[in-house]
Amino acid sequence: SRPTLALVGATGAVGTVMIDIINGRESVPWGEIRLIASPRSAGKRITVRGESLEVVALSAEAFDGVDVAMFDVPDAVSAEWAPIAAARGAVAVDNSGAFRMDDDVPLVVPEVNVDQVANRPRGIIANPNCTTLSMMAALGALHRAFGLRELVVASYQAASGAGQDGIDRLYAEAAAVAGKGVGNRAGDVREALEAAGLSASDSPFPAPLAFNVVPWAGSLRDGGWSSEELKVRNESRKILGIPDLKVSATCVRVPVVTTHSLAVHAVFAEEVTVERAREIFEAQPSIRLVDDAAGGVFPTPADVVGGDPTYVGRIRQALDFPNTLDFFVCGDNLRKGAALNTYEIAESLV
Ligand code: 2RA
Repeated sequence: SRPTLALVGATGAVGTVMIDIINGRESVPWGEIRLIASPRSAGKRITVRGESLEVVALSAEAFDGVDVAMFDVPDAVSAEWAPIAAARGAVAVDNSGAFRMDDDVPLVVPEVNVDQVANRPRGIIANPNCTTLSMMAALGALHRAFGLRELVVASYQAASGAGQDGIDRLYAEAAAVAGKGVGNRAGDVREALEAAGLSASDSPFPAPLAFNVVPWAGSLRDGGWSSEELKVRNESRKILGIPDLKVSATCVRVPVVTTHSLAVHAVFAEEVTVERAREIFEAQPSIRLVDDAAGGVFPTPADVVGGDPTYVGRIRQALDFPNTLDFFVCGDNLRKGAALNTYEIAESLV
């Protein structure tokens, strides 16, 4: 009989995109698909591949008979429940940060290291953070050809990286400033938000996001780094299998609803050319090369959102750094950055 797939967190921002992805596949290898969520969402009905399914409450019994369980839930929920799913015989594919850096949990991007799915002594496979993931297909392909040595990146992260709360906040802020002519005097965006009843303390972001950029994502770590920046460093090293990769990241939130972008400065062991890089990107099915600066064509979140490929453009050979490429990538942080990669890992298991 065909394997059973469970989706834990079926009603969240990523879970909702996951259901879109499952509904959009030409065919799926699964027999039963089971939707699991918090008791608050249990009983809701969601249509999956033409069948109306009732969401069941998270419990140990909910994993009985499940072959692969995908988790799109907060870290603490995954930390508690992924091992329970694994103990009941499921392979847990987890999109939280709970297990990513554990030595006995593989961190997988199918285009880069799908062979790692077999190395799962705890029955858990981790999906990377969306910021790291958005550039991995591109960097994996370049690394195979040229040997990656150093990576300097700046991210331009969408509000939906902070979940449904982030999306709601950006829309509310945008409505509060629209048509008001604010943004030319220090403090007036903050005033407009307060006047609209949007208190700063209710925001998932540490500063206004409308008409602004915020150089912060995640929580504070030693040395002034954000957790998000350290994830980019540590996860890139693990996925690419380069433990001593030199990485420096600056993570920035921008007023985009969905799709993370990164400006990447990548230094290689071997000589690189823009032409070779283009050929490599063109040969990678999950990458779309969008790079015609003369024609005003390059990747932007507005053109990428809702699709599966990572868009790559602005490819340049750094003028003052040998063996170095600068380029810009955009990837839908809820699709390839989260749900799609998790789903691709799940499919690779059956
Ligand atoms: C963010 N990467 O964009 C985080 C969430 N996974 O906030």
